[in-house]
Amino acid sequence: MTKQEFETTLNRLYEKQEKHITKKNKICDHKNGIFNRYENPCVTPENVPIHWKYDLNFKTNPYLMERLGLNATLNCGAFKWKDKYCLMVRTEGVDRKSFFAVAESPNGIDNFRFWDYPVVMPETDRPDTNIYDMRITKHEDGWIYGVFCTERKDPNAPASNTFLAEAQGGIARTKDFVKWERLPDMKSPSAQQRNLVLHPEFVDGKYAFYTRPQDGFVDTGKGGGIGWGLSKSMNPAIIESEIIIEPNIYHTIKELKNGQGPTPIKTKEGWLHLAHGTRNTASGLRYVLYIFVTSLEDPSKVIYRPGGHLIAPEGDERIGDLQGLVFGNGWIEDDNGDVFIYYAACDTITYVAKTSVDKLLDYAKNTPEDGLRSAKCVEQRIELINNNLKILNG
Ligand code: M1P
Repeated sequence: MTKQEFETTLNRLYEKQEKHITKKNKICDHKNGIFNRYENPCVTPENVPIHWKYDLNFKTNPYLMERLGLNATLNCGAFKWKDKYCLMVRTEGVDRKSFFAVAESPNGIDNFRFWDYPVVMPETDRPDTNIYDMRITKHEDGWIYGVFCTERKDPNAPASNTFLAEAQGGIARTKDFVKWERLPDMKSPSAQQRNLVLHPEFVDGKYAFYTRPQDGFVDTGKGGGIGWGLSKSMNPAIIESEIIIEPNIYHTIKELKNGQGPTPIKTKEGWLHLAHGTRNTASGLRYVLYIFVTSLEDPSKVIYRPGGHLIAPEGDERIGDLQGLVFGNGWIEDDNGDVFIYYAACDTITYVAKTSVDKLLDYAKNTPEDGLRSAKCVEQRIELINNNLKILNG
């Protein structure tokens, strides 16, 4: 490549990226009345600054190659900061290591641009191999916490095993999303933890966590579902007893595994939760997103449990590194009650959907619970049909 070609190619890269970032994201038509998708993904590896990937020095990179390629931008925590809609993006390099980086947008749906640098997350004395899936909680103690999965090789793995790993709940706190103080990993009675989320308020004067106990790295084993536990402090956070509040149930969308999504949203009728549920299929694990609501008086008590999924992968969302999965650990409630749900498709790129607190509460209260048996599901549907026939026939 000549210097001239280098510069022309680089300019083309910048132009292409600018077009990608500024492409207007249009809302899709009414489909089920509960939420609306947007047409395009809101964050992909193409949103990441070019100088985070390429060496821009002609002398050291005469072919204008990516030196540190990126594979995916997924599983984003979300928060509003200085009137901007921000995503704490799990940014995954082609080396399969993830790191966190903030991308902000003026409207929450497009024009996501990354801050100057990725997050420098301090390590504990047991360095993380991989960190991912941060949940952001603005806690009433005044700190902003980032709770995430920290993955390390299982220290007890036999020498011949190069993939046995251990997942635990990593914790850090900040006041500005730039400087982070790392705290000790959460300790609980469970061998491993993933999908750990900090509740934003004290409960009985303690810090409250949504947990996901698991025996192994992938298998939840006797874990049982989304758990709940209290800790006297955050430094260190220690849960002495854990109860299951949202269990896995045979032949439902959360038959195999589930996990709390983002920090729940406080509403006048309860805490609104987004979670993921998984079942095993012939083509692998299917991950969908669903809603439940817990009591304001006791956030560990589920009061509404609409049956079925809220969001399942559709169209292009089915294409990516893995197949047939959506995952969501970030949402933003706007001042007017609108809610943006950020969800990753196939562990690869991030999409956005819009709904509102009112819609989600209506959905949660008026959608029948899973009937758990075909006969019960027919009963529910016949009730709907009969009520509608009364209207249709005057
Ligand atoms: O690959 C799908 C998801 O798998 C894990 O979620 P869970 O522990 O509930 O199975 C997470 O590692 C998540 O990052 C990933 O998207």
